[in-house]
Amino acid sequence: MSFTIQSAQSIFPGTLVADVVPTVVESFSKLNAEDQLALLWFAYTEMGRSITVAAPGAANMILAQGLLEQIKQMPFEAQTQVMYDLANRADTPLCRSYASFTVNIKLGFWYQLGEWMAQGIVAPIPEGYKLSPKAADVLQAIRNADSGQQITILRNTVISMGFDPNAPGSYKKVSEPVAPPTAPAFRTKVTIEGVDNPTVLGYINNMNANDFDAAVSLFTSEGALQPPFERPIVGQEAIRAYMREECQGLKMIPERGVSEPVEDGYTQLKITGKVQTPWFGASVGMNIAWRFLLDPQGKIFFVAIDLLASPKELLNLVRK
Ligand code: EQ3
Repeated sequence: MSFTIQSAQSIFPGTLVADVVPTVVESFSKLNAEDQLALLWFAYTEMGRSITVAAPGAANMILAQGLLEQIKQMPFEAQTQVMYDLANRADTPLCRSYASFTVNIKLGFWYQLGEWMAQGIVAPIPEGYKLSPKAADVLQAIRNADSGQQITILRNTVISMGFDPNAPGSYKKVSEPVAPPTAPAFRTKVTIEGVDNPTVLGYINNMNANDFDAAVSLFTSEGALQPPFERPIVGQEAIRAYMREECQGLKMIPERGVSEPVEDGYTQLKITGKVQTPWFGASVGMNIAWRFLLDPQGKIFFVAIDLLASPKELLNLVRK
């Protein structure tokens, strides 16, 4: 039997992922808009005491600047209405523009509104706002999660806001400038305890150098990449587009792994380690696993990236 993308998804079935993320995101989506916005404010300010968010680069934010200026000029009630509309996914021109932004621009948009809320330029969450009991439970669940899981929850709630008239991903996104790859002399090289596979090392080193063309060339033409809690992205072109939008400035720090031959000349490898996002830098290391399936030529047929349930999972390299 040869592998399909679907059968590849179940390699290393014993990997425990952070189910808390989709569970909390789902409960969050059932709250009313007022509770959603207040909860995010509380979660964000509480997290902010221990970790700092980096301001997005000015060049990237040019694409959201028009919308932000428009909101800045509005009276408080209108600003609040815009935020309710975004959380309610109302069909307004502003919500449509927001939905067309890339993930990073959406995050930067809220980052700016959050700064303005703190400065009193944008309507704040009313003082003494009391969360409903359901929202208080969701906030508690976020508090109980580790910092990597917390920022993933925050990210996933924010990106689903706004109004997208098309199926997810089917419309043309507003692209961000792509930073050039790191010059060869300044590139870092990782080592992975237990794994010296050149494809895997090449993948990580190229990703760390923002060299997405080189990383994509390691995939088979119909290869797939599956981000945490998402469906696989199939084919080199789609993977390249995804990387250009979502992988700039990531720092991947693999630690250990296992490699073993499977049927038909394929090889499966599981690597565990950490990844840092430019938003939080070294203050948040997300515990992740890469589950690779390489074809007989050593090309990436499939790779899944999982956000792990706990730090203990970093040591789980069991094959079954
Ligand atoms: C203003 C405030 C606080 C209140 C208001 O009422 C409502 C809102 C929304 C507010 C603002 C909220 C803000 C500003 C939230 C900001 C959140 C941020 C910046 C979150 C960032 C999260 C980043 C994450 C989770 C990145 C994860 C990256 C990973 C796991 C990368 C993995 C990958 C690897 C390792 C690969 O090999 C391939 C690619 C891939 C990307 C999958």
